[in-house]
Amino acid sequence: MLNRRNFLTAAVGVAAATGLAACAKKEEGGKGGSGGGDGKIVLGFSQVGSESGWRSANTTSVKDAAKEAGFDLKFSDAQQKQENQISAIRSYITQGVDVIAFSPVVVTGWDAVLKEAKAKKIPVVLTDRSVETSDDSLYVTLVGSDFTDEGRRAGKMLEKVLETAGHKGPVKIAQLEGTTGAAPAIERAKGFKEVMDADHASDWKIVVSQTGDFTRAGGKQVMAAFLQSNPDINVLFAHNDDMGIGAIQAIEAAGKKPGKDILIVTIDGVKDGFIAMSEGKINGIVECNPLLGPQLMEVVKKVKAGEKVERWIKTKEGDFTQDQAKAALPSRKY
Ligand code: GZL
Repeated sequence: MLNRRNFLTAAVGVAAATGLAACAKKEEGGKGGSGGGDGKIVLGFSQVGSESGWRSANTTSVKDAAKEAGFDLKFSDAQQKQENQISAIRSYITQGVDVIAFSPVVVTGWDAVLKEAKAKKIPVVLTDRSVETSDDSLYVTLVGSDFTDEGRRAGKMLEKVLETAGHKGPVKIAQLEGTTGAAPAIERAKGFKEVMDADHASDWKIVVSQTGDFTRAGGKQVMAAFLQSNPDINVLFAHNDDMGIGAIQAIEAAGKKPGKDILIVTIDGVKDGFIAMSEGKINGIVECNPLLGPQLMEVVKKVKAGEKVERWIKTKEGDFTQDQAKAALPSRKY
């Protein structure tokens, strides 16, 4: 996870990593890359899995953009298991790809395999999620969103939603967390809590919080348990649309009205989230843009060419309230 301090130290690391990568390519005549002599950049990509609508849209964006860029893409789906991602990265190292990119399912446990890539002078680009590492030279850049800011935006969105609903009285929040140990789960919770602690310490309370692993099934199962143990919940903050959509099923099964009895704020902005919002079942969505493919391929080209790139290339995204849902739906690309 990046903050200003390690941003600056990382800048040095980037120069080292990029320089290494560039020298390596020059020294060893583009070792491993250019896909068997046809001049194509060979990109090894390890994807988290296919757990949510966001992830499916992200996969499509990466594959389409790699094709558009004329890359030879080696793609693997880790089914949300870190060991599968580590195996995939090791196989890309063995194949001698030009660049490795991946979305790390969790933040820790990557140093060993990233050191193996560095030893073979294969640059690594993070996309979507970040990692915690003691050695900033182990990856060149992160192409992805600021999840802590998304958490803050969700807190500000809840303020708007409560006002629109004319809510009076205590705000009893259930939080459906993303995958345990994943950057978006850690950072969205952190950003939301910042708003709560700063502006609502007296009237907002997270009464229950548990992971639903970013899936619809997880959101439904955990929300049903929440409603059993905390029947007076009146707000749900879900770290992604899919868990929110699963929770809606549990709320309705409990005879309550989602979007009315329980106000709902989610993050992502996938089409099904906008449909639920247009039906009045979700009250506000903080967008997290999955269409990272084109930005990623631009970065891969620069890294392969040994050009310097920023340490964190942030994605642009917006926020949407219920009244905007219907108008926004036709233009939603994912
Ligand atoms: C966020 C991404 C998260 C989405 C979920 O960038 O890592 O993972 O919010 C997805 O929908 O499963």
